[in-house]
Amino acid sequence: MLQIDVISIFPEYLSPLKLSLLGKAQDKGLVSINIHDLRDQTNDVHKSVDDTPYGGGAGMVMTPEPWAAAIDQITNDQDEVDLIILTPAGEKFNQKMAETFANKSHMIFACGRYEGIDSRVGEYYAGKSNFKIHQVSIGDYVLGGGEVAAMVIIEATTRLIPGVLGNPDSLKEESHSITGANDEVLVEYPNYTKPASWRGLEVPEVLLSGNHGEIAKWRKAQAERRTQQLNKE
Ligand code: JDH
Repeated sequence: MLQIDVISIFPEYLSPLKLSLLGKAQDKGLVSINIHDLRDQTNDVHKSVDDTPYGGGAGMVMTPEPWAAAIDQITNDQDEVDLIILTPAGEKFNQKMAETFANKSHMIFACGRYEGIDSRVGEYYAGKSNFKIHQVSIGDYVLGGGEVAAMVIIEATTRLIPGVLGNPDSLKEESHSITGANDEVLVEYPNYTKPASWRGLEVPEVLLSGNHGEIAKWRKAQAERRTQQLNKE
């Protein structure tokens, strides 16, 4: 069972993780997701989690103490932990990383705000033998914080765990992607369902033919065309 802990100053922002698909996966005991409020780890009346940056500059930086208090409370020294620190400066998240994460036993997501988290948090846990640190970004655009990025990674990861996804056939289909003439991965072919005629638009004849060889050929040609179109824009 994959245990996921998420730490944030906006824990209510992460409530979709309790909904529908993931909620059911948790009921089935396939994954356990716990959300933690970073401010529970503060001792001062103002529950402060940020301070001015050393060296100057705009904005505020998240102070390390509450992060370490939260992480230490969640873990013990026998626990093998993958600590995911969301940051615009991180390694770009992709499907291969999702596949790696789906086989982990305990992941902790540190969702910062402001200009991010004091760098020593990652440095400190990198020095512990039971921790693996991953600085991750979900793409080349700037978000207000790590929460949405954590949800993206958690969704892409947990749907790969057997039993979490409703339809296991679609996972099997995903694992052998269509490849082009030069073995490159092609994007999806277009999908159609009933009705066969809709607002004057027809489903391509070949898909109604029942000729599985011709259908496979047509889909590959469509995937090639779409991939070429994407790569020239
Ligand atoms: C975590 C705080 C907000 C905003 C400084 C960075 C110019 C730094 N793919 C992704 N985009 N953004 C995040 C992300 C954003 C976060 C945190 C993840 C914690 N923030 C923030 C602006 C800056 N800015 C870009 N440079 C080009 C300086 C933090 C993310 C992920 N995952």
